[in-house]
Amino acid sequence: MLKPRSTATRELVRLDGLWRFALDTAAGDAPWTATLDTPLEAPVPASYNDLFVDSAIRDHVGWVWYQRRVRVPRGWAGERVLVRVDAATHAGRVYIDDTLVVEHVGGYTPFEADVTDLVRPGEEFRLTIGVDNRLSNETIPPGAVTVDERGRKKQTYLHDFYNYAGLARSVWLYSAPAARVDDITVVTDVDGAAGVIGYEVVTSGDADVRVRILDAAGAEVGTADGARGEIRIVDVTLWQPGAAYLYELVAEVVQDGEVVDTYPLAIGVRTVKVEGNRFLINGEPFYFTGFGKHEDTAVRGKGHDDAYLVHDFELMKWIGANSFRTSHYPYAEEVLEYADRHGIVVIDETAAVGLNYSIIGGLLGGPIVPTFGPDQVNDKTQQAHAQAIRELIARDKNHPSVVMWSIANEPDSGVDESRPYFEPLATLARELDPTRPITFVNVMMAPVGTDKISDLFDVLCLNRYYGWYVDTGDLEAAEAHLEAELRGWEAAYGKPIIMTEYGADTVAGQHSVFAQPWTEEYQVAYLDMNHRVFDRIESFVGEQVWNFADFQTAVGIIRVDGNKKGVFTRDRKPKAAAHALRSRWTRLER
Ligand code: GCB
Repeated sequence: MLKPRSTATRELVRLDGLWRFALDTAAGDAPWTATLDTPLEAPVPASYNDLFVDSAIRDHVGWVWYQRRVRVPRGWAGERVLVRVDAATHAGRVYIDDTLVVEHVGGYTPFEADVTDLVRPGEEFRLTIGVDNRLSNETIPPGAVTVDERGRKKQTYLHDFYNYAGLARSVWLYSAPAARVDDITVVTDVDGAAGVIGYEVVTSGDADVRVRILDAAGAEVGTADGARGEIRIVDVTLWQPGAAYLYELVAEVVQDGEVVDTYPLAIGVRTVKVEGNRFLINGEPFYFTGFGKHEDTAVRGKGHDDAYLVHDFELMKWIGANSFRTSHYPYAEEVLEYADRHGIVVIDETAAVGLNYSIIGGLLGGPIVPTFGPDQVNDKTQQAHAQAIRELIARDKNHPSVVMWSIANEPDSGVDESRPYFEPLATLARELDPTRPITFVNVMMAPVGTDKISDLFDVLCLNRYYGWYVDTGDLEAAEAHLEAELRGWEAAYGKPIIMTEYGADTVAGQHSVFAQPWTEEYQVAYLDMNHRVFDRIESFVGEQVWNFADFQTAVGIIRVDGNKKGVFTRDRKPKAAAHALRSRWTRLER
């Protein structure tokens, strides 16, 4: 699904700002059929949870309603009119006046509806969006709603970040011609000094397609006719990590010799390949430095914010990070576009986090519940997971910054049932995009020998916490255990290995001369120990620290106002580890 853009043939109205807002408990039976009777207003984009000083809103389980009036620009007569929601977490319903126009499940990918027949140019309509924050064993990510002895509903979940909900990304009204570009797929290759751009344009309506490529200065460097084909750019400038270069592919729909739709897409020419135990970008070994991140800030929750976007990337540049993982869900498209423009490499992840019912019991010594089964992860979960993979790849396939798909974080891959669950999903991801390596992120409880699915993937991505969850405070033992495990993976698979998570909770300002967990000194020593081991492992191709910044989680006895493994605090102040990482990453040669 193409991101809405303003072009010579399309217009765009961003519907961000304050909307009327109400919980389902206050909104009445059919809240979309009238003006919402509510004193509350909520900003879009933002998660709603932390806005109001009201735990009934923060802890709400179920639907909430957003509503505003929208005027269709009067010049849109004869155009198709569409409403697009960049994300509704976790399920959304859109009403134009009294009519339901689209429903969508999956909290981090966009959806839209053609509403032309329900609205009129120059006139207003009532736009109501319902958002449901509930997770079940059949959603991605999974969760469960429980009801306690007092009849209170609670949302529980297995992932370690707060279940922020609402409209955390933009909502758009846009116009587009009936005969238009619906989708573009671009695959790039390099042939000597030339760049080869394979493209496919899907249109609605019967029309011809013309494609032009412009360089960064706007000069035309290639053209082609037809809905699919190949364009060569002689003397191409490659998109490189740290040195982004973007061309613009302009797809035009032509009817009777006239251009009726035009859609520009930023593209970068680069190749990605796994060869033996190397990860190659443009044929050169690439070593990932950086973080697992979160979309998480105070007050706005997961609400997209351009100021934090720019600041986070500046901090990543300062510290010498060349990459990050969109742990644990697809991020706002603005983030990927920014990564494209700034040469930051992305591992792009679905929201399949927490497919592991044994982890909490495993960590806290409680009962171990099986992950796969009719009431846990089942066929419907798998179907939702397949849909999450489809929507991620459909949305992000053209970003040069995206070099690998991660189809899940820390599933229960140590049990036999994980294989029939994951095999078709890995096949699906490869079919949808044969050009990028695929991975899943392996959990500590499924080490080499126990894990049942790593052979299905191209890169071994491991999350390991030796010195934190195990060997707590004992970095000497941690070093030996980490090295032994990594050597086991290397010997068994011969594939590239990335440490996609390693980290220690650290309260900024906590200090000790001893190796005391939770102190800034311990976080530095913990990272140093990991790095010593990584540098001894030949197959190592990357290190992404958990986490870029402190972030909010559900309450629990191992979380102090959230997860404190950030190298930066939640408000982006550096802990001592930030300086230590900067000193390593700005000098690292591998
Ligand atoms: C993990 C998870 C991540 C958690 C982290 C932790 O393995 O992938 O979501 O936040 O550990 O800090 O426990």
